[in-house]
Amino acid sequence: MSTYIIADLHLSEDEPAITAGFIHFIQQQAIHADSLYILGDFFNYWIGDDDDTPLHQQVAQALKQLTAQGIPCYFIHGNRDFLIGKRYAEQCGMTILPQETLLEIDNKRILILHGDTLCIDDAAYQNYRKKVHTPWIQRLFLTLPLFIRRRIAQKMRQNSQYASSMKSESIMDVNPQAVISTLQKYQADWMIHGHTHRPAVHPVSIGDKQCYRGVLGAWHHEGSAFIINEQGIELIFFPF
Ligand code: LP5
Ligand code: MN
Repeated sequence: MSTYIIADLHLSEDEPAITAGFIHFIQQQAIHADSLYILGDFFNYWIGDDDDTPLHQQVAQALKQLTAQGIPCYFIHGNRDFLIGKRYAEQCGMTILPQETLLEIDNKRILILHGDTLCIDDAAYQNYRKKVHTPWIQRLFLTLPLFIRRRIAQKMRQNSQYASSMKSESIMDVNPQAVISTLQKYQADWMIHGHTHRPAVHPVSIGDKQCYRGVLGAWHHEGSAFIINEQGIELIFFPF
């Protein structure tokens, strides 16, 4: 039994090597898994399920191969693709899960999430997040013509890159107290997230209990995944 977890692929037309790497991963690795979880920022940005591009179709077809073989695929929204909706999820054959989801595998309680909600020291981002998660603002955005939505998304990406370049590394990392309180809230042994692009496994001591925080890597020049099986929980990297 093996569970695969990935995040932060940032798939886009501008990075065909990452898309090819993802398709290869699906056909050579995930096809042998028992389930696949994608923890957000799967796409570089998502402006609505009606944005039906060749890339979106190609990715949906690849995921459909998995579900057709009986391998379930689950998705948690990231900060770049929180607008992925039921329609695209159905095209992929994947199920959208709540932003914090507890898995119970081999007697381990493993919390999975994108990771942005743990970065509470980044006040500018958390304020911005509240706005773009407001249902009426999202509904209004989705009524705009696609070319305008695309322009807004590209502008937001530029602003974000500039804003991030002005922030310290520590502000953009998770807040240690937020990690502890989130692990406690779910009485979890592990949490696995992406978003910070700082792949690692961090021990987290809570009283007498030894917990762990696993961080996925972004798919820039290689793939990254957590594999959970009888042998344990392992962070792996692989060439495209
Ligand atoms: O994405 P990444 O990792 O580079 O940076 C994130 C934070 N940035 C973002 C912005 C996204 O990258 C933009 C993606 C486009 C989404 C598609 C369109 C959807 C539109 C929906 C409208 C309803 O998430 C970045 C963090 C960084 O992670 C590390 O954690 O620092 O945060 C920012 O850059 C935010 C700025 O600091 C604050 C921006 C203020 C803008 C205020 C205007 C809000 C009004 C929005 C109303 C539509
Ligand atoms: Mn992210």
